[in-house]
Parts: sequence; C-alpha cells; structure tokens
Amino acid sequence: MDRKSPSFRPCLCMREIFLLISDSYFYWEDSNLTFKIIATSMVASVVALPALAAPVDLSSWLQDGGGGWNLESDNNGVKQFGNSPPGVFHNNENSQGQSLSGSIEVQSASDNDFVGFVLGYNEGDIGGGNVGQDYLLIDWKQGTQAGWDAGLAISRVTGDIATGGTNTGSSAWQHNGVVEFLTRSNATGSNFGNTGWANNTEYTFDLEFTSSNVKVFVNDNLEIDIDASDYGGDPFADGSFGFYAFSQTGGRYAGLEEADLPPPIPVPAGFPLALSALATLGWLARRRRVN
Ligand SMILES: [Ca+2]
Ligand SMILES: [Ca+2]
Repeated sequence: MDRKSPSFRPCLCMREIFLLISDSYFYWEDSNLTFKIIATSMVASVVALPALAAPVDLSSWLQDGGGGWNLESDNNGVKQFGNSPPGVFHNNENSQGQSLSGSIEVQSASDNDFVGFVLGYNEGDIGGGNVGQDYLLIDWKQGTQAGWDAGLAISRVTGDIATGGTNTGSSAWQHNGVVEFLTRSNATGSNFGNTGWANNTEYTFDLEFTSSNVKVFVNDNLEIDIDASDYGGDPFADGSFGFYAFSQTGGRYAGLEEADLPPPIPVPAGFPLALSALATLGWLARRRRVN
C-alpha cells in the first residue's frame, strides 16, 4: 500500500494491520484514528521492558525466628544454619511491585525438611509478638514426612508460627490453623508440586510480587501463579521479601537481584474484541490467498 496515502481502504488496511501485529512492526500511516490507536497500543506492549535488575545488599536484612543466618563477605549471599523452629531473613521493606531473583541450594545431606520464601512479611511476624499477621509462605519440603508431602507449596499465614517450635504437628508443618494452604505448584508444566529439592543442588528462582498476583519460577520454569481474586478477593498484603527455613539446616541463597516489575499497560476498551476481529480478517485473507 501507499504509505503516504490519506485514503482508507478497509480490506487492505486490516490485512496490513494483522501482518504488522504478527511481525511486531509498525509502519501504517493511514488517517483512520481508531486503527492508529490500536496499532500504537500493540507497539507499546512490545517495547515495555522490565527495569534492569540490581544486586541486593543483604547487610541491612534482618533475622526473625529460629536458626541463624551467616552473611557472606560480598553481602550478596547468606546461608542458614540450624535444625530449628521457623525462621526468616528478610529485607524489612515493602516489596510489592518488585521481583527477587537468585539461587537456592541446600548445602547439606542431612535431613529432608523445609526451605523457601516469605512475601509480605513484617518484622516480628515470627516470634516477635506481632498479631494480625498476613503474609505468604512459599515452602519446599524435600521428603514426605509426618503428614506433609514433599514439594513446593504456597500458603497464607495469619498468626505466629513460632509457637509450634519444631513439632511436626505444628501449623507450619501441617499447613493448618494460622497457615492456610493455598496450592502446590499450579502452573501448566510445573515440575516441583510434589517433588522435593535435592541435596547440594543449586536451583535458580524468580519471585514476582504484586498486590494482585504472585509468580514463582524455579530454573526459569513457572511453578506457581496465583491471583488474589482467586482467594477471597482481598489484595495480597504488602511487606518484605524473605528467605525461610524450618527444621532444615544449610539453605543458601546467593546471586540475588531485585528489579521493578513493569507497570500494567492499560488496555483500551474494546481492544480484545478488535484484536480478535483483526486476527479473523487476517486469517480469512490468508485463506483467500491459499485456497
Ligand atoms: Ca525431617
Ligand atoms: Ca528437621
């Protein structure tokens, strides 16, 4: 088509728009405002990239609960020690709208219990006398034991899990009482819903945390993807990123980076319908060419 033409030729233009959507390339200069808006929105979605990740300085992070945490000399790695009651090492700042990435490895051949993460944690939520807790617990058990199966799960915590100690009957172990089990790895193609971590084996992880959605990736594979709207509708509470250990020594977290998640891109009213119509027209155009 003539790129400078002010005229609008519906059939040809729609096919051209479909092709540019397919190719992520914008060159259409027709004067029809409606379709220019649609095309510009597509370009916006293509160029919206996440912010650059920045290394995490762990020297300001805090410990709560049981066990101990040894900070490494570069302040970018930390290793838990102790077959202890639930404990966390957390950044003590509201972290919604951010991702946290790095590696996790249990550097031990001893025991088979819990490592993991907390999201939305507040200082004192474990063993600090807080009440009204509201945070998410992502725990990963190596082996099935005493009523809880191996694998990666996410739960919502609304009380103090320190009170159970290392008891296998505690809420942190059984995922009952103040620990409301939400789901095991639930994404299509997930690997670790019922599979424990292996001894002395490094996995990469990525956590994405917003008030409406949480995603957990392990080895770049999506394992958990939950929406607040699927669990009562209240937004997930804001709070810290943290690492977690319960009755398991040797969890090491390293190579840590945080990044801002890209803001949601507004979708114009009617956009999904328009895109569907354009796709259908493009398909029909291609059918006409090949029949
Ligand atoms: Ca055990
Ligand atoms: Ca143990």
